[in-house]
Amino acid sequence: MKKIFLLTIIFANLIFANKTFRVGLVPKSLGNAFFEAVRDGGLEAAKETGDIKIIFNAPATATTEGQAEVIKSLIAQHVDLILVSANDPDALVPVCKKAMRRKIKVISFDSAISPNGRILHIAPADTKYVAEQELDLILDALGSNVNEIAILSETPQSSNQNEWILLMKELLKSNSKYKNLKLVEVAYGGALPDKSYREAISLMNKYPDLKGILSPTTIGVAAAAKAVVDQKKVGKIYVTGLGLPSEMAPYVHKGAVKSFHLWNPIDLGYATIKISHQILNGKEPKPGVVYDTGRTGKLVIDKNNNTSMCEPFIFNKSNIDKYSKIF
Ligand code: RAM
Repeated sequence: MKKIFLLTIIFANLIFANKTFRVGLVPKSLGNAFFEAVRDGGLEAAKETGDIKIIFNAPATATTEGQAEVIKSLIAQHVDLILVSANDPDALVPVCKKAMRRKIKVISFDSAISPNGRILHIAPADTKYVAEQELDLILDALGSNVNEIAILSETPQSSNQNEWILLMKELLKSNSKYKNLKLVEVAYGGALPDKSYREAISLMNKYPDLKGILSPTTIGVAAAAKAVVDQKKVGKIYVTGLGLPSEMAPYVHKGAVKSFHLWNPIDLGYATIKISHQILNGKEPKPGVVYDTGRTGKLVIDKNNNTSMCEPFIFNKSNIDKYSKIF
């Protein structure tokens, strides 16, 4: 009897010691180089921990319905944790609640799910840094005269773009520094390069005095910069926003973009998996909890169960070639 008991304990320990956690990593859509860099950082962290398997999957286009389907299939596979960059903060809550009822941890990263649909949100940068820095970058390109600007976003429901745009609109109204920037329209490129490109061209046609396009999305900013070059508007219209150096380098060299910004998406993926690993090992996210993520630093959970990583970096002619080799 004693022998059987001991054997059971040894066997259970062996199973437990060899447990591999399965983590679903769900970006907004497939084919976006930004999320491929996030995945690479996640894989690097998973390799370090040695006990995480990442299942990377997303819809072909950035839709909520598509993401809900991917999450449902991860629930059916009984994964341990799901990471989502949300195409909509609220529409995914029911399916995420379903996952949590099945004891699957749900965390949003990059683009938030509303607090009742996740246990934590990991933001790459604080909203205030993104919004203010983006306005400063266009101001720097255009100077202090009165200038018309437009914003080119992704989908109208996208959580992170909407937060940044909301704050940019508030700053345009409330901060005298930006009093000469006149926002004429917010257009939506649907996180699709072609549609973003067409939207950028129609903004230029609709507003002949347009001087700047701000695009807080890596897909939109590259499409807008390409449109400016193709329409021979370099020097007349400047583009800035959140871009990948690897995609933006040609437009910086051609002069359509003076400077733009972003955080390191590889580090975002790395830190996200490092935090996930600690959560899977029982360190629940609560206000005040600190996660040591190694090379990406110590991240503190705030009172809303959010954490944010750093200020975005600024890229321009002086450093673009160096960073375009990395991400
Ligand atoms: C796009 C996505 C992502 C955003 C970056 C800046 O690739 O919208 O959510 O964080 O741009």
